[in-house]
Amino acid sequence: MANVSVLLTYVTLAVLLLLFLSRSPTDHRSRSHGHPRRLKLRSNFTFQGRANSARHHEPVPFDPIVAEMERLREDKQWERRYFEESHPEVVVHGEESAPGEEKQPEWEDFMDAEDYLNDEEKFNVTDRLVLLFPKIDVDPANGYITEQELTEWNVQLAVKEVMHRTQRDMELHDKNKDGYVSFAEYEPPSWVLKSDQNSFAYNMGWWKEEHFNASDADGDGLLNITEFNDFLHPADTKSPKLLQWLCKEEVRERDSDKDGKVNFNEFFHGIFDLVRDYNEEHHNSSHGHEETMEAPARKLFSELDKDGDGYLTDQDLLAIIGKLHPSERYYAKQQAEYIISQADKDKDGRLTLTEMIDSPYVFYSAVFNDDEDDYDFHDEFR
Ligand SMILES: *[C@@H]1O[C@H](CO)[C@@H](O)[C@H](O)[C@H]1NC(C)=O
Ligand SMILES: *[C@@H]1O[C@H](CO)[C@@H](O)[C@H](O)[C@H]1NC(C)=O
Ligand SMILES: *[C@@H]1O[C@H](CO)[C@@H](O)[C@H](O)[C@H]1NC(C)=O
Ligand SMILES: *[C@@H]1O[C@H](CO)[C@@H](O)[C@H](O)[C@H]1NC(C)=O
Ligand SMILES: *[C@@H]1O[C@H](CO)[C@@H](O)[C@H](O)[C@H]1NC(C)=O
Ligand SMILES: [Ca+2]
Ligand SMILES: [Ca+2]
Repeated sequence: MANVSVLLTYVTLAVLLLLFLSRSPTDHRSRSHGHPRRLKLRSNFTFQGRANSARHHEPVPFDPIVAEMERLREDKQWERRYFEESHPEVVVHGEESAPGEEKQPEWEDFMDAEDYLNDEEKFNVTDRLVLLFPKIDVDPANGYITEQELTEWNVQLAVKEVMHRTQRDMELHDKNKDGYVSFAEYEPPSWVLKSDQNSFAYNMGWWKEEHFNASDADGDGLLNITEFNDFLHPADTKSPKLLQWLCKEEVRERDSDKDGKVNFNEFFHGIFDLVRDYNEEHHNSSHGHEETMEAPARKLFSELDKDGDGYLTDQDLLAIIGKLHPSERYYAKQQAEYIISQADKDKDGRLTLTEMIDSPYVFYSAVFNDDEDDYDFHDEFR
């Protein structure tokens, strides 16, 4: 049968690809010799955990060049995962990782990009900061970068990154390649089905038809790229239909006594923590005593409970839904605050170009070599 030869071709290709991908790593220690402290792609900044939230959020790279390198690297990993998923019969089990488990990026995947970043001829950090500064200092352009300006910058980069991932996912799901995803075309990726039961995706009733329909703004039964992006990232949507669905899901999730509404107890143990964390951001992450928190919780509850019947409906939750599902802007602001706190030498709450050039590792981040920790970074990059 023709199928057999097709299968054989696939298997041969797959084996060759796997061999190629699992080539023995080059010795990065010897290659990195002479670079006691190297720039790496990802900043080591991590977001403060939010109560009851298992969602993981990566910081955005500060420099668009670094973002572009990360995209290329991610695309490579994505292609590998896509291949393994669409041809599960050729995946070698037990070799490197369990099936479905996300593979950690290998050091060698980063090598080219990091060599580039650490080649001072090609990538002069000072020159990069000089070039980027006026693109960030725009509102107003006055020689200072404020938290708002840096937040806007981060949001722009984050939105671009999110859309890139959506386009890639669209390629995967849009089976007939008409530029739309229908519900029939859509199948949850296997890593979602296998994701653990505490994950955001699992708990939110993700990947359901109701969610799909709520994302379909014009109701034509198909998701275009904008609608599909909203589907994948409802926290960032402006669509009233989708926000309403998020509120309904929130009620469903919090409603422990299953009466279809949220009473004060259900609000206090769950929703209120998230709103409070959001308002206080990461300054006060310690949780107060229940007694001291109950009064502000009751106050907020009665503000939200428009008809005063002692229950919150999905409509009532609309006012705070953005705090329950923080948007890219929320993370962008947190990241901006962190960066400014790290580089703002004169503590005036904003950054000058000089302050940025003095703390390049805040923007680009660095890795240490175990043996030469005390090497002076500034000698190397200025
Ligand atoms: C991140 O890196 C800086 C130095 O580059 C270090 O001082 C800081 O402790 C690191 N933070 C974490 C959370 O690892
Ligand atoms: C980087 O650029 C700055 C300013 O243009 C220059 O003074 C410095 O020597 C450059 N560094 C390297 C390693 O080329
Ligand atoms: C979603 O919308 C389609 C029509 O486009 C409808 O047939 C289907 O029943 C809806 N599903 C849900 C769960 O609302
Ligand atoms: C997708 O459809 C929505 C709803 O009709 C529309 O607002 C949006 O502009 C469309 N996006 C693109 C990229 O065409
Ligand atoms: C945050 O913590 C600081 C110091 O612990 C305290 O003074 C302040 O009142 C707290 N803010 C809020 C809103 O609880
Ligand atoms: Ca400014
Ligand atoms: Ca549509």
